[in-house]
Amino acid sequence: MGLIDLRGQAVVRDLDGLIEHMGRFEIVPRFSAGIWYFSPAASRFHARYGRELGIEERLETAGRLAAFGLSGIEAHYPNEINEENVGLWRSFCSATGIRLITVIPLLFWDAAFEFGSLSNPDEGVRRMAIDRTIAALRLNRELATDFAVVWPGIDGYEHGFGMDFAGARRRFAEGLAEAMDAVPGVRIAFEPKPYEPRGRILYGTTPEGVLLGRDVEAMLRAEEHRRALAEGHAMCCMNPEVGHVLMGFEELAYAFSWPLSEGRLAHTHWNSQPLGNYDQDLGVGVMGTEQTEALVYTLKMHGYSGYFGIDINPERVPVDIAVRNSMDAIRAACERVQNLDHEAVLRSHMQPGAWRGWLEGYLVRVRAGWPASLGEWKKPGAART
Ligand code: XLS
Ligand code: MG
Repeated sequence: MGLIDLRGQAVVRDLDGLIEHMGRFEIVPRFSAGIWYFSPAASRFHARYGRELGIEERLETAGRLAAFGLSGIEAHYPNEINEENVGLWRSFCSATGIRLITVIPLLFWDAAFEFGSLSNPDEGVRRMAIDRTIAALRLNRELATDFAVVWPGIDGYEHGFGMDFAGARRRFAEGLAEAMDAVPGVRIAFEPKPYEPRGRILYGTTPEGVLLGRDVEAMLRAEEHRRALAEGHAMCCMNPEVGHVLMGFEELAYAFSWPLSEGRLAHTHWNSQPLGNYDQDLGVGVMGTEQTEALVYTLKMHGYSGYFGIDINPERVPVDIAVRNSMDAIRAACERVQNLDHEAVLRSHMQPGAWRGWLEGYLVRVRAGWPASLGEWKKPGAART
């Protein structure tokens, strides 16, 4: 797979251009799932609810989801996909038509990464993290994936007193740039998370992911990278996750608009989550459906055509049912958004004085099953000049 062109996400449109775009561009969601949650997971609070399943058994369940619209799969290197079992993955993909869209370097599990991976102050451990990232990027290139998700769970701190934060960030960014230059052409999709498992994780919020992308790109030296950057392609992109964004008390649509406005949104991870709290990884649609719709609206405004990656932890729901519910919740959100009166929605923001309260009343009616009984809802005619 060559570099996917994300530059269209950053196109600046005036009101008329935006109205025209919203009428023309339709999100037809494509879905992927992470293989990590297709087996009951261990937790420090309770026993596994069921036996741990091997990769082959997990893939069997995932394969059955192709009939319901699953078309992508994601895996970590080397615990889920590696040089030895890559044949298994290849036959899964050709038998089911499901594509492997990312190989993710496992930078958080090993005991060696107790004090961080790419940011580790111990050069030997940091080297191990860089080498693992390089090996994962090679597999991405060999298997023609779309990008490599990078999620640093342990690069952070609890007691930050006197810590050289700038130094830790520099080690992380330089390590990532070094790995990228060793395997040119593989795009990164960085996934921020504000906390858990560390008390605080480096680059934990969405705009920090954008900053990391700019910093890393300034460090890239490989010819292929310099050329892509000169042509306006971003190489160190993002994969924000709904749950992580809300854990950090960010506003969903606004947060995603940051990487979108720079053509950096390579991927998206979906679930649902209360504000703050621990990482619940609830199915999409369990809560916050209005936020899901607001995010879909913003994605449509920027012409997002990437995958909708389902990243959940369905502890008490069979995984196939949980994935189907999440895909259906996203389909329903896309459908509702597609059919809105875009001209009115967009104008209500550009002429707020004349449209006071209109959007709230409109969305109430759109979501109601019996809108007629709520009475007519007129647009302010004066504002339409
Ligand atoms: C964990 C993350 C993880 C990444 C992939 O909280 O969501 O699953 O998506 O490493
Ligand atoms: Mg995720």
